[in-house]
Amino acid sequence: YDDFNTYEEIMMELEALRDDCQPAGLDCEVYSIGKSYEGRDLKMLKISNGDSKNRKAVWIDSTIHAREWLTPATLMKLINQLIRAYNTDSDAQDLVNSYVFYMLPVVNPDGYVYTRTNRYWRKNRRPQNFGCAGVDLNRNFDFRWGTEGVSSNPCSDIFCGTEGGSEPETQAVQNELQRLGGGIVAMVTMHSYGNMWMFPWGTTVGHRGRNCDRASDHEDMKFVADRTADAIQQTYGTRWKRGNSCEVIYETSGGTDDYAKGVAGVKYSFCPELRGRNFVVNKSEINKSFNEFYNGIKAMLVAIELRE
Ligand code: 0X9
Ligand code: ZN
Repeated sequence: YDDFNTYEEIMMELEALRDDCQPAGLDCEVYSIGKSYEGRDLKMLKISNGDSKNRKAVWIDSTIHAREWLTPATLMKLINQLIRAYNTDSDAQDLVNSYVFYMLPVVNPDGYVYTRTNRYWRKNRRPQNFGCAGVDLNRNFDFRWGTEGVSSNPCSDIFCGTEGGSEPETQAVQNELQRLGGGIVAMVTMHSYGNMWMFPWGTTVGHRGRNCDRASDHEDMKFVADRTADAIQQTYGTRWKRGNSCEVIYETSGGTDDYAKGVAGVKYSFCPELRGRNFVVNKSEINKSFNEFYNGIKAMLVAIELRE
């Protein structure tokens, strides 16, 4: 848990975590929401205390961008804490007793496997024209697709694909987000790096330039993002930016968080950029990232309860 693991290791560990649920008094499930272009399973781990009927769901995914290795490492550590410390950590117990968690640690397995030999790969691995490969899955979601902060050049790192939801990985996430839809109280799609806690929209809706679009419930998301980022900051004193992604980082369209809010109806849809100054980080950062993220998730859920 304090090292970076392969796709196969992560998938095996998801099963081991599932197996540890019942002895801990939990009820967990591993299921595949679909397959990647190269045929790898997109495995979801559902964590509940067995009494999940009317519980609100929390969705967290990572590794949509292949080179962002800190994201699955941080998420796996959070999953490990929720399950294996359920009976000793009262925070973990509160969380799992209050919500059902849907954890998807590797959205882009083909890309992640490829980063073993090509460390800075970002996209998926589907072959394209001009001898290039890969679609940026965080530009491929079928909401305001292909409009801003994208490229139609298949050789670009921000190539948005041939149509909204063209990629099997995107389709799997879209379908599962829609299936869970209104039951999701919060979704978090993890990226690295940059110390930011962002939310929709990424777009300017037809107005180019820094004329960013704010959602009608912008202040609700900002309230939650502020408390989340403050809790993260208090962990190690690192400053975190917060706000709608168009204003905080740059314009994008077809991102997971915008789709979750715009199509699946998830009100609190967040896109954090974890700690650090590079995609390549020392493994000693994993535990620090976990501590920040865990504090952030706890504060986020308290803030949503307060606001709603
Ligand atoms: O460009 C991206 O996809 C994200 N940055 S990264 O360095 N991890 O690639 C930022 C996405 C911001 N837009 C949305 N969250 N919609
Ligand atoms: Zn990213």
